[in-house]
Amino acid sequence: MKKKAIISGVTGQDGSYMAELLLSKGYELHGLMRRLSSFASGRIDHLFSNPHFHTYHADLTDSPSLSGIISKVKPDEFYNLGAMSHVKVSFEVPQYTLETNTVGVLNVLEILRTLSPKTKFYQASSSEMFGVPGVPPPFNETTPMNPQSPYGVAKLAAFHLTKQYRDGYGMFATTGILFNHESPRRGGTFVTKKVSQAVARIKHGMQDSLVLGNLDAKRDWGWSPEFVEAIHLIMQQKKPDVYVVATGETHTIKEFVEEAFAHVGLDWKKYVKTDKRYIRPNEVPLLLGDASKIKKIGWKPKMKFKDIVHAMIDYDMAHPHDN
Ligand code: NAP
Ligand code: F7E
Repeated sequence: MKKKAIISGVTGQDGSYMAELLLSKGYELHGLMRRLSSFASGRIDHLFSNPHFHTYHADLTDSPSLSGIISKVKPDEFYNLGAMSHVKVSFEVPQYTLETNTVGVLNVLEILRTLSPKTKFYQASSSEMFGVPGVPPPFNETTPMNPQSPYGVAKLAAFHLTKQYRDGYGMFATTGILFNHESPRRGGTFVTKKVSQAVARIKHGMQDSLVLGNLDAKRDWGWSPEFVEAIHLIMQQKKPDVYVVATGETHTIKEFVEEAFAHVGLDWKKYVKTDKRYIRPNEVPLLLGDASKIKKIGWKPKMKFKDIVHAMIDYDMAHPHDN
């Protein structure tokens, strides 16, 4: 019998790589998509011809849509990757952020508890939950959490709800605290993709400059296709738990920018400006993860910082017209 999985957020960066991974492992896969006014399926269009891939319209804020699909599919595994995932935007739509990223998670957990309690559930937790923890990095599973954005608060509440269903109801409700992870499929409003697209367009003569916000923040950037492998591994453990997934290296935004422009032979200082419209009300100045725990169960990152920058630039150099 094929294993059955549902992925929320299948149209997103991680959802699309997770879909490829699970299909390659022989799963019957069910992806949840939102109805939008324009097509948002670019990352998964190549999967629609696969007879084991099915999609449905659903929304994490809409319980009836979720319960209908869960009761029909009765999945072995539910990967909750859907979210309002943009930290800066979460300051602008805080209520919607909590409705999707916290109440949406509660909706799935409650439906699973009542309709399909044996389904394994994965919650996409985030290093943004650490915020400014008041202790020196690197951050691990025991580091205190002090989120700095509505996004971080919403994810932390969902993290605690996941624990509640694990401890209180004995459900397989597991989670990974993932640090930033990138790829050519990263959304264009996140800093890495914004930079890689701009560099390619500047090099191709399609754009003159790049406007950014805080260049001094530090991030622990990993590679999304590797991080979805970590998520799958977390779901295959005997017991649900909490795992930090990170590279253990941190770099400033400025270092990313420098490396990106240098890769195509340009001096970033000639093209990059800063503007306060990209500054957040609160910032997380430094993220650096300690992934010792997940390394013990067999995962480790392979792509290094420069590999990630170069892979993103090389993709955008070849596809400068992509959105
Ligand atoms: P992403 O590219 O922004 O994808 C988010 C997905 O969620 C998209 O498919 C989006 O659909 C969907 N979505 C948004 N609102 C929804 C709603 N109300 N109901 C159902 N689906 C909804 O994000 P990602 O980088 O793949 O991240 C995947 C998950 O990991 C998210 O939960 C994110 O918060 C978390 N995370 C990401 C990182 C990272 O560095 N990438 C780190 C830690 C945690 P549309 O395509 O229709 O917008
Ligand atoms: O910002 C700075 C910004 O938006 C990174 C999400 O996947 O990872 C991601 O959240 C840093 C911040 O990612 C611009 O101030 C400067 O310090 O790429 P980002 P994020 O906020 O770290 C976490 C782990 C998640 O869970 C989230 O879902 O870059 N920065 N200038 C800028 N950021 C953006 N977006 N745009 C700029 O122009």
